[in-house]
Amino acid sequence: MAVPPNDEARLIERFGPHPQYEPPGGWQDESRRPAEKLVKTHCCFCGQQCGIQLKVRDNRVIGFEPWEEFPFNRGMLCPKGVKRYMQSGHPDRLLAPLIRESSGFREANWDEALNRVASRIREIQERHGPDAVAVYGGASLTTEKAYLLGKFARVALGTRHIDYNGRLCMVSAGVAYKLAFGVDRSPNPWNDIPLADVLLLAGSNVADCSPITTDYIWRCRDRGGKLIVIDPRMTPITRNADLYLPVRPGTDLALFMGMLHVILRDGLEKRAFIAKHTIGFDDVAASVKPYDPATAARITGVPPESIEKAGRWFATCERGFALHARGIEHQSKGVENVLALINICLATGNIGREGAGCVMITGQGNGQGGREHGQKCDQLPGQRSITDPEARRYVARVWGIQPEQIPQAGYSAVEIMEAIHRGEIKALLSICFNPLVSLPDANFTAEALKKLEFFSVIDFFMSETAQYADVILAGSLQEEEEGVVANVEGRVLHIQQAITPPGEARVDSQIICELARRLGHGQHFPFQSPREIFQELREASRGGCADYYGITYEKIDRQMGVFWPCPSEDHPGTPRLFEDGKFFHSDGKAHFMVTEYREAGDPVNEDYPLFLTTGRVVSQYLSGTQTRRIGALVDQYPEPRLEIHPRLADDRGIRDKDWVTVTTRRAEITLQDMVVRTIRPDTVFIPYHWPGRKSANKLTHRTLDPRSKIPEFKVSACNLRKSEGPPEGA
Ligand SMILES: Nc1nc2c(c(=O)[nH]1)N[C@H]1C(S)=C(S)[C@@H](COP(=O)(O)OP(=O)(O)OC[C@H]3O[C@@H](n4cnc5c(=O)[nH]c(N)nc54)[C@H](O)[C@@H]3O)O[C@H]1N2
Ligand SMILES: Nc1nc2c(c(=O)[nH]1)N[C@H]1C(S)=C(S)[C@@H](COP(=O)(O)OP(=O)(O)OC[C@H]3O[C@@H](n4cnc5c(=O)[nH]c(N)nc54)[C@H](O)[C@@H]3O)O[C@H]1N2
Ligand code: SF4
Ligand SMILES: [Mo]
Repeated sequence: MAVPPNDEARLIERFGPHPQYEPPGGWQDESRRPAEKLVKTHCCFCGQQCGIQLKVRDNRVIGFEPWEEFPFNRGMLCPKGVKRYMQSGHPDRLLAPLIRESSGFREANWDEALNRVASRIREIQERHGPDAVAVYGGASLTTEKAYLLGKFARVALGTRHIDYNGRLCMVSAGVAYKLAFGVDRSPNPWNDIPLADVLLLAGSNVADCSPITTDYIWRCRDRGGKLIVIDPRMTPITRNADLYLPVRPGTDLALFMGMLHVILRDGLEKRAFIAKHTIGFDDVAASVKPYDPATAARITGVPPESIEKAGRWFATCERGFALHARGIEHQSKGVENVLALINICLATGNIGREGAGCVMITGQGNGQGGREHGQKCDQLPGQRSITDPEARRYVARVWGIQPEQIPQAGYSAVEIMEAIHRGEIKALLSICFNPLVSLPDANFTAEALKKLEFFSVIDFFMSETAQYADVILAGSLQEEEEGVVANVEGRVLHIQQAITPPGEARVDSQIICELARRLGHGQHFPFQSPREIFQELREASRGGCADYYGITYEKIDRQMGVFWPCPSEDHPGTPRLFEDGKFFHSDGKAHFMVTEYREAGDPVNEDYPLFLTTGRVVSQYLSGTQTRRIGALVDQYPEPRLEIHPRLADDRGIRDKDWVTVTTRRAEITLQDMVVRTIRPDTVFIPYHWPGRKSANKLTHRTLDPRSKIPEFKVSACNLRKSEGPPEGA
């Protein structure tokens, strides 16, 4: 009997191939065999979107080669990138649609499955109205699929309720950049990072989560640039830091306001820039008055001298550059945290220049492209607002419908789950999203999923959420359908189709178009290929701030990516925004925005005196549906471990590798700890990539940022106790 490919790969990984040993069934490590072809494309995982060459043989991806000419990563890949090929041909791959019967799932043919989905949706909408059905999308989808899904929800289903997993990820940054600059994109290309004099890295574990960005930071350090790191944990990049600010979880806003206080107190602001290019400075200046270093230190736990130093370094250098990620955004004041950081950049004139600016480190593979063309509840293609009458008119014309037929804004991702829980939304169609693992308060999510009258999932693996579905439609891996994505820089890239879906599985876009046809809207979904969808998307985005009109697949290949906006075919694209001093607001100015400090949504008290924060490890990706199936990655980090400081551990009589029960106001889980000196003593950390008894999200809460609607994954109040042993089933 052949050894399953994963285990085989694991053996080779550990011991290397033994010359005399030939396993029954022959060597399964296909990555060592010659390829039929090499396909230049991009990694399916994070927002770095590294260039990679996939080795293809017998309609399977069997390995990879570096793609050294691709400028962003120059051949470098992280541990996930080099193992991503192991998904192809995985024994768990869904090869046909599945329909749930009382005895479990059975395979079905496409006609039966698609008809079942269409008829159940129609029936529920007839009884309860169009908004009784909601759609979940995802930012691992290509931009074509994200666009198609937005149109599908509005045109084929006529529902207000479509949102996506980027609501758990990029939206705080997105709202803040829209408010401050009028556009939701990182304004600088990554080549600017090495040119900075001072880098400020806030709430970002670059070594584990955006590994290629680490290289850009190192290059800056090699040139003599200084690095400031703000994180309750000393993540690996902190070894390269000149200044480390161990912020108490959820208090970054006071820290940023304190820094701006110092800058203004010492008269270090750039008056000429502020006068010429911005509005709103005076109100912001007044709002930071109370945040002297001593006050900010009391709130944040960061020494006042460090706050002074950080403010002065950033303001007095020639080129300051701020980078931020989910650490400051996954908070109920996520938007304000980002705005306060932008206020610092604006006050010091650090924007729109080579080597100076403010960027968000987008997380998901297509985190940028997936949030531009209408799968958000409040958005139409081209980053247009769904409430803007002119935008509705324009997009309706492209879609061949009346503006009134486009539904109004709907609920965001967590709000959709809450509406399901209270019985208002009865049916859900979900693609590229695993909410049972990734939404906060997982027990609540499980209760909600059980209440759905009808639930259908499009995925290539049986995710934990898909186990609740009535119909599972077997969709496609990233390498099975052509399309575009936008990387962390806003550089639009071409994903190549390397293979076709195995078995009866189908490409995602055709599944969506086929559903639209069966719902009676075929005339609006005539697409035979992603290229045809992209042609319509270009038109639909035209004139919006995310203008793709001038981008073609061929141009992307020629230029190795095109930065949007790119309004015409002879336009080269826009790597750096605002260079001409023009911001995207109608007044052409950048807007200072006032922020106001407040407590986190799940405050610590005597019963729950510690901060719990959650995040990632390098070898696992998001809800883990993909990486938990790749043996070589599982070996690197098989289980979630609780990071705890030795002082806190001593205080609770806990030693390294003990079983520890963590409790919050919602639930408790028991897991092994890891005693580390790299975390604040009042804070513990759990990576969130696992379901069930290992689920960090059983512990988290549903408080949302009022504007972005992002959950506060980074701050929960908790308590700990040593457990007698592992939980049952461990
Ligand atoms: N290996 C790996 N890489 C990934 C992903 C993955 O799942 N695995 N996912 C991708 C995606 S979608 C995303 S969004 C990105 C996420 O990338 P990051 O945002 O870098 O990763 P996180 O681990 O979520 O959190 C970042 C840091 O925030 C810190 N933090 C916690 N609370 C606070 C706080 O209150 N203030 C501050 N300043 N910091 C705080 C944590 O200690 C952590 O080091 O990674 C992308 N890359
Ligand atoms: N506690 C805690 N929770 C968090 C976070 C945190 O830091 N802490 N981070 C949040 C963040 S930043 C994010 S981005 C979310 C992510 O959370 P999710 O979006 O739920 O995570 P994924 O693992 O990307 O789930 C995607 C699902 O889509 C499938 N899939 C992937 N690509 C494709 C495709 O091309 N086609 C189809 N049909 N299916 C596909 C995968 O198999 C998987 O089942 O989690 C959030 N949850
Ligand atoms: S850094 Fe991100 S895109 Fe690059 S190889 Fe790793 S997971 Fe893939
Ligand atoms: Mo994310």
